[in-house]
Amino acid sequence: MITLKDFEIHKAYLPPAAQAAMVEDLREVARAAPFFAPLTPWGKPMSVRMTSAGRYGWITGRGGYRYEPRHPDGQPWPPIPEAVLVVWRDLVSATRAPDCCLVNFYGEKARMGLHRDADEADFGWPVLSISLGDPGLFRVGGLERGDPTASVLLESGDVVVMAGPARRAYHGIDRIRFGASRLLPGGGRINLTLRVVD
Ligand code: MD6
Ligand code: FE
Repeated sequence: MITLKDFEIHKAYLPPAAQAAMVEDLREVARAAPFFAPLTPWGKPMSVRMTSAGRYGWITGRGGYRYEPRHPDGQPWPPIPEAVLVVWRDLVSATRAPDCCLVNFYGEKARMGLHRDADEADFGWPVLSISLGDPGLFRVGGLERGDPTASVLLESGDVVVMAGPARRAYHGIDRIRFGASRLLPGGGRINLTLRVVD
């Protein structure tokens, strides 16, 4: 059985100054690759806004969930910011860089339903996530959708590594505590997930 203990949670991994610098890096990413409002394969709008950096970006829509080398506007994705790559090097691998940095923005009512990250070719590589801004309630379950779940609050600067059995576990964000952090002037939460795609 998978429990919260299978998720490597690094509380306050990034100090406040590094969080603020990373937000500035992400503003540059969003200038090159603007946030968009994704649709699920069933045509329902997702409540998060999304963009990516790296060789691939994660896209959803009528064509299903997939990785694409270009933003919907036709441009290649901007490079993953160096400070983000440093976290991956420290916690995952110094030799293999991630192919995709998915950037999710949660506004006041945004959430992320229980899901598994399953669009990558090799589950031997962990997924690393970085939380910035308002706290979000992260729910983790097991390998089956109906398995018991537990929740943990992810705060600004926290980093989660999903490796081993946890790599294939269900997880999601129930809600955020909008306005609880002052990192983003307008409120909201940013989550970065770094993955090896192919
Ligand atoms: C979030 N995170 O924290 C959503 N996926 O906003 C994810 O879906 C996620 O945190 C894979 C690994 C870590 C994660
Ligand atoms: Fe996920």
